[in-house]
Amino acid sequence: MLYPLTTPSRTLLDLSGLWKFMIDEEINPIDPKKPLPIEDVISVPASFNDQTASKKIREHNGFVWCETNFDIAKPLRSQRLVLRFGSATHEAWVYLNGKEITHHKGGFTPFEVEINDYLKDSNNRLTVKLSNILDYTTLPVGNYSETRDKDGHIQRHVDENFDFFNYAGLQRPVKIYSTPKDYIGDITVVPDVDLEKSNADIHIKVATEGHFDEVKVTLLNQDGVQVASGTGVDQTLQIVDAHLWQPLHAYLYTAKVDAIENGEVVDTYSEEFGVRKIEVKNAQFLINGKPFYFKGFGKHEDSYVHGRGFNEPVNVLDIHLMKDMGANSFRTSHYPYSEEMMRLCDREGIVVIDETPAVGLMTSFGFDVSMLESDDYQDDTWTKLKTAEAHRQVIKEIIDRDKNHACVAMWSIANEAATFSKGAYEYFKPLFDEAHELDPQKRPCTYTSIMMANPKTDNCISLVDVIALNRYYGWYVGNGDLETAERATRDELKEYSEKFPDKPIMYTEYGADTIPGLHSNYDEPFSEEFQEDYYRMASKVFDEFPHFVGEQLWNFADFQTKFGIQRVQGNKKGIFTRSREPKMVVRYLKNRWTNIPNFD
Ligand code: GCB
Repeated sequence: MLYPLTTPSRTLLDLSGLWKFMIDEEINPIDPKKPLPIEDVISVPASFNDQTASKKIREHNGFVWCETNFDIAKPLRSQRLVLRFGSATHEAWVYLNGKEITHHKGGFTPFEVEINDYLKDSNNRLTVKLSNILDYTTLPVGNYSETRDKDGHIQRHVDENFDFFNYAGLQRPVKIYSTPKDYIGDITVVPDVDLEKSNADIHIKVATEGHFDEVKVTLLNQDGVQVASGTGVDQTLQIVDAHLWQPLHAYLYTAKVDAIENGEVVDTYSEEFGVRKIEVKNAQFLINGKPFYFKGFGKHEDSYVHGRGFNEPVNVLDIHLMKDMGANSFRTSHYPYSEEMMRLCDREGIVVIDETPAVGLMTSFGFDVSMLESDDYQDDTWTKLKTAEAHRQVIKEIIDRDKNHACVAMWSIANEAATFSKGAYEYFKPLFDEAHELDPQKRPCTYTSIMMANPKTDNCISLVDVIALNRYYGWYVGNGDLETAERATRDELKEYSEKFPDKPIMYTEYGADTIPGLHSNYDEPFSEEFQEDYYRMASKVFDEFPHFVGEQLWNFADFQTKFGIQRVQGNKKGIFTRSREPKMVVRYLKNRWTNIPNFD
């Protein structure tokens, strides 16, 4: 799926701005044939939740409605016009001038629909009904229930089966773009670099709709100079002496595709790509033939007021803060991030582990963290959950969306699923097969594992290319006792590397809740001193293992969660606060990471 761009043959309209907004109390039915019966507004794109002073609206579970009006300039009406949502969380029914024109389920991937047949000459009314319901069929997974109030009206309840606030709404840009009637539908770029000669074969496939005499592909370097060209919808072009895309040293080529009819260029699209090679070999993670060490974070799309909504200044700041600390990577925990963030990472040379929204796939996870230490824990996740279809769909959508991104180095198929329980392998095997088959660049795949899934109990390790561990020794297990935590960390890594000598191992989560400004002479948990000691302990152990290929801590910044007795206005494991001020540990990590060499 192509990112919407203005090109010489395409125009882009942005529907960002104030939209009418209301929650649906399911008392009086809303008729999308009529304008929404309300004058309240929210700003789009953003989560609706934190734009209100009302607790009722913020915590509403069920359906909400958004509406905007727009015009299309006359000269554009002869073009094919496509309405495109960067995402709609978590399920959307879209009406144009009162008619339902599309529906999409899954809150973190784009979808689009042609609108020519539904347009009026002026004052088009676009209405979107959204659901933020999560249950045992959706990703993420929610615990869903219904009750009735005293008047018999339905009350819906979603209890997040995961540790982040269930922000929802039109959280990413909504756009209309034009194409000619016959158009370029998709472009797939697969670079294959010969590292010895540094020449690269670029395999390019172009999907078109309608009829063209010819499709021409021109490769341009970052200065816009042509380096290769050819014709055909499936071809291989060679770049001699290719400039590699390297972590923290990005270099982007452009594949300019021209679709030609009667000697005239009808449609043009420019797709950026990087030339780089990703391999997992001899228990190393190789980028361009050299061992890569992940330094970075699990993150969230989370900021004040925007909620999970697109916030480009915050994205830019986050990347600057990461680079300033010597970090080189992050994981899109726990859902695909905006396309704009992926494009930014392409430009900045940030290495991304691209995660699906498969989080909460464990029916038994509750308050009792003692289960984390168990060696024979079992639950009934795989008989209760019905997420396989949503999971397959989202793997397809995320690969379709992100396949050409240079920054994407690995797919994460799930976060902390019950991979230790009976039925897990049968659930995951087809999903891993599907991901491997669909990814044209054949990138490695992994999932991040919860503590009960250890070298003895995890049924699915054979599926992963990289062992990715989420571990909380010294925090959820043996809180405050860093000596025992150090031993446990070491013992487990030893066991993993002995049992799976061919697989690289990394940490994709480890961390300690820390209240900024809280200090302790006794290095107590929640203090800034403890957070620093915790990371020093973990770093020391990591450095003992040659097959240890990276540390992505939890979390880049404090973030909002549902409330509960373990959370004080959210999760405080950030090394930055939610407003991106550093906690004390940032200095230590900056010093550590800037001294672990990168390559270029
Ligand atoms: C985890 C989850 C993450 C939580 C984190 C925590 O294992 O993957 O979503 O936020 O632990 O802080 O509890």
